[in-house]
Amino acid sequence: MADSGKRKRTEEAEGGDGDCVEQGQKPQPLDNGGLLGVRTELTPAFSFSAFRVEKVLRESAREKIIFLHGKVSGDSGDEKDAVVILEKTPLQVDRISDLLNKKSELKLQICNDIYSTYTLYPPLELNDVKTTIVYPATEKHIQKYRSQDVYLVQETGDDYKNITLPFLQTQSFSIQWVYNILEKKAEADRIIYENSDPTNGFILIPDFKWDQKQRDDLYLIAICHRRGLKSLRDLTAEQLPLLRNILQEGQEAILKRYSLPGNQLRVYVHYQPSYYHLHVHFTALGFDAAGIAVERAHLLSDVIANLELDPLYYQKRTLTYALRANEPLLKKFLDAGKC
Ligand code: GTA
Repeated sequence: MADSGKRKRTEEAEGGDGDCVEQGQKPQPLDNGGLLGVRTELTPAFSFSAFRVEKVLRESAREKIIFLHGKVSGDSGDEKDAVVILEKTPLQVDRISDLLNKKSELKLQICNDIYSTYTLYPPLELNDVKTTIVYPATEKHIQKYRSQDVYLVQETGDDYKNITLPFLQTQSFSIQWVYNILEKKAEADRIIYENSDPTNGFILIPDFKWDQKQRDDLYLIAICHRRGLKSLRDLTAEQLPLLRNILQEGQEAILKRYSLPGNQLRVYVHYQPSYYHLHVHFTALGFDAAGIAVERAHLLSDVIANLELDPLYYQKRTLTYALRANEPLLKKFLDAGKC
């Protein structure tokens, strides 16, 4: 990823640098007492009028989420793939009185003795569905969200060098969105905290998946300024100052902004991540976020402790993680007789 020519090719292949149009930076205070910062209006080049659902990739009644693959027809009749994620948002405790006011229609479903069920039709502003759109989406995006069996692989340090790394150099998702954040070309007014040191600094920003309306599902990411650190595998003792800054300053910034103390935060990195530019996830400890399973999440405090014990810990250690059935990397491991 360090080579800019290679980066350009990967972005083109993965459809990076999508055309979100940022409209003159119009920050709006959120209507929950300013608890959770400002919002930027983005006008994506996307409309549901041109969208046709092809397939439900995955859905979960429990999580109240559905992942759709669809086609979007352009003016010239060409069609491009899109992934649309629809998710019912949590009820906001501080807006319950608005939900239960007379503007909400209550329709009786069943009445039996002292028991009754209703459907409540809340006002429009309390009836939102969080919508995430990846457009144009690549086949890799479509596969990422598709429901499928997963298999564990045990990757030794040598496997990483001989199988995983060469694969990543040709196949990973575009990280243009990361560079847009670091260069303040996107989401600039969503930044919660920045340490601008080019080697040991980072930007802390709300994650895509968090609508910032309530603290219960708090989710932020810290993205390091330094380029070329792809994942856990690239970390050595040299990165300890960076990792300690992220942990300590990230926790302090979250305490200051959201009044959530460090001992109620889960701070971790993914291995494998989806995006190979080092970033750290901060989620509320009480929140069952996607991606916190033991085969994927590595607590930052443990990563720091491991590197303090052995500067080359992550170059040497066998790391176990899960791969989806049709991920090409799994095939590479199978072909090498490694799983
Ligand atoms: N602020 O443009 C962005 C942006 N993008 C493109 C990704 N992220 C972004 N954040 C901002 N702006 O937490 C965030 C992602 C993720 C992190 C990358 O960067 O939301 P990762 O490299 O470790 O990859 O982290 P990961 O965890 O696989 O990414 P992702 O996309 O979160 O997928 C994990 C699982 O979460 C998916 O398999 C799916 O089950 C679920 N999921 C994905 N997207 C959504 C969604 N929009 N809503 C709900 N669930 C989702």
